[in-house]
Amino acid sequence: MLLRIDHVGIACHDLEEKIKLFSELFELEVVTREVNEEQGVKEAMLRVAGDSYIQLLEPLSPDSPVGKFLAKRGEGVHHVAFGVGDVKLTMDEIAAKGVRLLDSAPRHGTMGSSIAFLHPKDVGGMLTELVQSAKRK
Ligand code: V0V
Ligand code: CO
Repeated sequence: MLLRIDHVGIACHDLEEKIKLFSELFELEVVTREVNEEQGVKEAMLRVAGDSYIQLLEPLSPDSPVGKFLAKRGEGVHHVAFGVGDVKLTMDEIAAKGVRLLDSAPRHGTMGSSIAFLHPKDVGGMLTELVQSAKRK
């Protein structure tokens, strides 16, 4: 069902400051910077190896998912994202196991991906994201 760890999402107050920290500390390349209005984030993807990344997330507002997380828990690991072949199929398979989906249909994710979130309370306290990468030509 799961193909790889696609990314680990880190909530932060200052995206540029954390890009500097992670890229210098681990010698990582910044692959993309995007604003995702629907998800309420400004984010950057730093490649670790192959198709696995660290995703740095700064909230666009305090009442967004990452804004609320920062207020409640402070900076740190926000979610883990797994690569899947077909996000809709995997959502259906997981919902059939009784796990609450936070999205009824796949949403637009970074680098043209399709994403969906699972409720952290049903996954051992881990906010989980499913990622279907954009098709590469
Ligand atoms: C909240 N909780 C978490 C959590 N956020 N637990 C683990 N990890 C997190 N990140 C806990 C929280 O402490 C509560 O537990 C409980 O879940 C319900 O939380 P809440 O504060 O009442 O509810 P909200 O309004 O903060 O909502 C939490 C959820 C929300 C997870 C439902 O953040 C959400 O829908 N997230 C999915 C979208 C998202 O996170 N987007 C940003 C990344 P107690 O206190 O009741 O025990 S965007 C992204 O990754 C992109 C674009 C990409 O990869 O391409
Ligand atoms: Co993510």
